Amino acid sequence: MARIPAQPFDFAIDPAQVALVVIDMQRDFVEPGGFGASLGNDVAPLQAIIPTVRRLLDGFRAAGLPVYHTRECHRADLSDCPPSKRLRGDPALRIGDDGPMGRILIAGAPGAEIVPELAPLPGEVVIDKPGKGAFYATGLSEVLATRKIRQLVVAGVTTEVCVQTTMREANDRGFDCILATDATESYFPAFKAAAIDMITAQGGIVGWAAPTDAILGGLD
Ligand code: C5J
Repeated sequence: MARIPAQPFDFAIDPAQVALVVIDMQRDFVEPGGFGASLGNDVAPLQAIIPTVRRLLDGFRAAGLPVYHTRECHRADLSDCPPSKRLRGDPALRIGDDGPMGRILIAGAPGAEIVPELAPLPGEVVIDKPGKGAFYATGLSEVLATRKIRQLVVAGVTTEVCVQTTMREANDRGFDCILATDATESYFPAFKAAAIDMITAQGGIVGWAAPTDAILGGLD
């Protein structure tokens, strides 16, 4: 068990119980021409974390530790996409519409795939999730229980939406979570900073936060 420097205090990482969860590093959120960009967002900051997320993935893979990937996506018939989600706001493109990378956030569409640099390796579990949190309407709890995982290192996009929601869900289920601060990003820098503050406030009310190098140092 290694202690790694983190906010709000050191995190004792246990290689026997830890897994990496990479949230929604999908083409539709990260690449120019995708859903996120079509909503007017600058995707450059999200693209910029790809090498850091890859370093985290490679570190876990090299240590033989479990890695889980998530994708926010829906069934082709949209039966798992509530109208309240699909109709929110007034976007030019909605979930399920034909976009530049296939149907927006529909399982199997090119835009719903994970960016090639971070593609899951054979044998790595990919969780397709219809909600923001990775535990809602998925089998993630069962998958983690099978491996006796109690600690989650969390990375991916976007910090204040699917990443933070997943950490809150995990926290309520008894997991200790640590956010890799340079392997997560938001379209809104202030929201990323605020999310990290919210997660780590009050003695780590949701969890811990630390840069990738510190986390990888704990796997040695
Ligand atoms: C959003 C996500 N922001 N993966 N999805 O809709 O954070």
